Amino acid sequence: MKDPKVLTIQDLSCYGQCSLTVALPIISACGLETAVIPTAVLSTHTAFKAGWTFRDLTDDIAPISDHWVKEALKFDCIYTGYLGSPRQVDLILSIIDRHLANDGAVIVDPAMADGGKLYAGFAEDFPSHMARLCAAADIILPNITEACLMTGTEFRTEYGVDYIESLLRKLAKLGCRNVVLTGVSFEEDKLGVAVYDCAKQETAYYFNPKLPRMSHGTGDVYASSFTGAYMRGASIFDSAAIAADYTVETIRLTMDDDSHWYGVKFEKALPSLAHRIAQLTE
Ligand code: PXL
Repeated sequence: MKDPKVLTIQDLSCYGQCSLTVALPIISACGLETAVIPTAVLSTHTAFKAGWTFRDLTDDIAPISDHWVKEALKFDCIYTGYLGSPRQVDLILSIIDRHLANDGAVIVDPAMADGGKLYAGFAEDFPSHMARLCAAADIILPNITEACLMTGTEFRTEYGVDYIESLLRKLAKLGCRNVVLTGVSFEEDKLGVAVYDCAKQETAYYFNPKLPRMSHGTGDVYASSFTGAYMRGASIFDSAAIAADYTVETIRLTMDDDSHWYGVKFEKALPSLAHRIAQLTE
């Protein structure tokens, strides 16, 4: 595909290295034109202490799309992340209908939870709305918490292959075509992803050494670099691996700085990501 265009739909957290402030630079560094629809504007992400501002932009989405219809704007990929309200699910389904090019890809990162818990600000029924968006996706990128919340599965921190594969089968029933489940670990010193083809019912795993630090914003770093690699022509599995390697590198680059708890220093590893992506087309 010549010069694919990506539309990413997620919040703009003004400070905190997540969502749009991560997605835009990463996808751009992958050599892709990237348009945005911000779902909300926050002063920081919601893992900061109470006091963050939140402006819901739900009412802006339809007018943006109406204008884009007049301009006949189409995108080869629509990648969604953190949403500002349950109503945004239906608005995004309409955006997909109106603005996804033929053979375009829908990538949904159901960014809403981690560590067994929903992020602050989401109502208990939010995962059921996100599940409806996942139904329209070619590829979903949940972590284990998000996967459990959308499938009504008990969240566990210790599990075996059976637990993960049953979770993958339940996610497939949501209606998506492929699943990249992040944060999978069967051995103490390894962390990785499970890549599942829903039609073929086949799973492949990719692991990296597990670093002794969990970081905020890594789901967004992962989904953005996955989208970049995939839209530059890598397979789903190779994109999952490229994104995993890049995300691990960003954590490694942040590990020595305890004051940097709110995100990862993804900028420092952008040149190496761009280099690896450029090799895909050589
Ligand atoms: O990184 C996911 C994310 C995105 N956007 C907002 C968040 C979070 C995680 O806490 O609060 C606003």
